[in-house]
Amino acid sequence: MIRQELLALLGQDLDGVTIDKLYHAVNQCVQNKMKNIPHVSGDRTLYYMSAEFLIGKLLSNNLMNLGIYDEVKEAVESMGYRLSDLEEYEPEPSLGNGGLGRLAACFLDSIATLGLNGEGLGLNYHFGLFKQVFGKDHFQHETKDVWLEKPSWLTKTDFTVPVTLGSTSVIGRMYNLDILGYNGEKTTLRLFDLESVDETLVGDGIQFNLEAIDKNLTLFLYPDDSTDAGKRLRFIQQYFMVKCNLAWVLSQHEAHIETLHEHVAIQLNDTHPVMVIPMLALELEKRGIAFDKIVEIVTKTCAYTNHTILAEALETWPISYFETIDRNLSEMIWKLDREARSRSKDPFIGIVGYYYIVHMAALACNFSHSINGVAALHTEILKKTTLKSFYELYPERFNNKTNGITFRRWLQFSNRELTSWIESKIGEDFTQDAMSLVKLEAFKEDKEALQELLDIKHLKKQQCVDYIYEISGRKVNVNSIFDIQIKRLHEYKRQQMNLLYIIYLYLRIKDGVVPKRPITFFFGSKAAPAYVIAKDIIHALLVMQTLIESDEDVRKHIQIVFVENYNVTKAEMLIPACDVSEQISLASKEASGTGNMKLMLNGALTLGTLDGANVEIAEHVGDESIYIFGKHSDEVIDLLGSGSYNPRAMYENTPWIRRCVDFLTSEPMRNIGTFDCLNRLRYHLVDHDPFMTLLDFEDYVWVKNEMFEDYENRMEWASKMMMNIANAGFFSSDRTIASYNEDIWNLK
Ligand code: 26Y
Repeated sequence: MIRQELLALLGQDLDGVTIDKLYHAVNQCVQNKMKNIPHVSGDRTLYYMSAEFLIGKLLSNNLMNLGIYDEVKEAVESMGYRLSDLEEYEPEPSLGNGGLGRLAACFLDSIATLGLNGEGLGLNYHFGLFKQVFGKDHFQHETKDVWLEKPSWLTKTDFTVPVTLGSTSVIGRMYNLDILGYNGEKTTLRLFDLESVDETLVGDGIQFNLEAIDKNLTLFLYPDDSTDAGKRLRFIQQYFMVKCNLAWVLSQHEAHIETLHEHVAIQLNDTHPVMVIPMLALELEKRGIAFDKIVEIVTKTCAYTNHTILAEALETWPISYFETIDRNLSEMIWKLDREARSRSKDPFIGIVGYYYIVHMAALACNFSHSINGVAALHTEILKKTTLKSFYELYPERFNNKTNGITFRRWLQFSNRELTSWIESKIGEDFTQDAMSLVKLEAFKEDKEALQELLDIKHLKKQQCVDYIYEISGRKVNVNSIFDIQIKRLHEYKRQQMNLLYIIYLYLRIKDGVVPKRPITFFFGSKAAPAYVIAKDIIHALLVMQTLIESDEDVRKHIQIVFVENYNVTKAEMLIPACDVSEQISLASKEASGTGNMKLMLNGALTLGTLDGANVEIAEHVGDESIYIFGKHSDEVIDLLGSGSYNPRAMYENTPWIRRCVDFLTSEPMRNIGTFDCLNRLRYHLVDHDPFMTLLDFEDYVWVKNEMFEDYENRMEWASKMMMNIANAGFFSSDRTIASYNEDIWNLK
């Protein structure tokens, strides 16, 4: 088949096949094969609406799910290439930013695998979030991420939607992307694009004309909303997405619109698609349905997932935005506001709040039959704080759905060696039922098995070392401890605390106390382009990376590797190689985390706070096999409430902490970096520290030191690794999706 495709492409014999042609041909063959795979089906359809789907590369994943990986590998080799050349050539779709988008991708994988009748709906962004480039100046720079150029997995459809945006009219077109499950069925991710999109609007960086909405709507995910024009654009982008997504849903179910909820479930991935609530209400009103009935249909159709308690991510929009774009929609919002207020005297229940601001979470909570958090602790915090008013009014709507990850990508595909080894020990059951990994517990004191596990870790570390060398020219010591923090850059995730620890070690080495074994600190993360302190943290880390590299005494013992433009592909290389998984958010702030799950599944031990899903990881693996530090969430919530946290006092009263913080603006740092930025970060830590870095720093240092010491007892460490892998089963997204289906969607 590949040869035939090549002949069709080249129109001649197969001499001189280039990588792009070969990729094109293989991609085409796989797509043809996928056409014959049956689509999931059923009476009721789930639409998973999301602004992000961080699906990662698809070629190898699809080959594996089609069961032809080895055959195609051989075929490609017979043509003088390696499959890995093609894997490398494939661009990674840049359709997400972090955990929320990757979760949506894992969910589609599980939906297809479980054969549930669900599909994904979203937008197609031509340049994704942005591509991160580290300059010689040790700063993050942003450029467009061009991923659509090569033959992509998207297919153009005839389904188009006219969308009126105030005085402008545009057309949205649907593109489909098949998502293969593991058990012989597939589903579809439907992404809408702006027909009149104009890529030439963007030059070298990520700047473009924010006003030209008929050309710019699907250029980037989350255009910078630090300005008013940027904010308005993001709003219109959401409007466009929901309008198109809903048009598709209604086109499929027009015949039974009055009983829509019996045929359709819409899951809202955070507040980004929540406009569907008033928009659907409006569509029902247009069809002559009475208001009470409208409220019933909408509420029974929609379900809302919250992914954060951070105020900045709880979206609000001025009602004037709605008025400008669609007066009928703003009127519907007012109607829904009156309806909500009629149910309670509590002012927080209202949708349009002070200053005529529309609270999207309030819309979601009032008109969804289900409201869920993404880890047990997070759901409890929602009930007690962020969504307390709604919990009091609608207690029956609240439920928890602890996140999960797909083991197909995060174990079977990215760690084939570990997968085969597990198979050799406990058989293949775990590929269908992740809980059966628990059988591995039987080997937790088996010296031979433990040694094999360590050998696999070493092998994956070596592969990672080779990869890092290839992409960055950096040489990493494979025998060092791999300490890894990979996630978006945000103060609450506290990359700055990890940085302070590295400074602490650096100063100790300078004082003559060297670690028993070298340690490599890996980072991978992007900072939002307008998030000043986050960019300062990246700057400080990059400066520290260079400082250590240029110091002969220190570089033998510690190294920083800040991986540029972290994405799914890089995660697949780093995660199997990890020893220490950094999950160090300020307790109460990380809704769940999913990297923590991928890392434990690959035999890393967690160094973490009792936050998000870390709490459940600790329950599953047991206290012996995880390293917990820091203040508990209730203490943190009290401290935040009372406003009594005083970082300056901690800084002034603890000389060794002061020394670490002050090092940020020391001469060696200033010589490499930019004083103003380093100094801003230092003052921010001393005088603001909104996520309490200094509060937990001391405990972090002691527990981390203890962990590195424990690493030397290789057999005990391996036993803990085994406990982590054996107890990762609960964190399979198959479990999460089965639970969404049972409690919320009720698909057959
Ligand atoms: C407001 C807008 C710009 C915005 C855009 C993206 C707000 C939030 C987000 C993304 C949020 C996100 O990725 N949240 C993460 O969701 C994961 C999946 O549930 C969680 O594991 C993780 O803790 C949470 O931070």
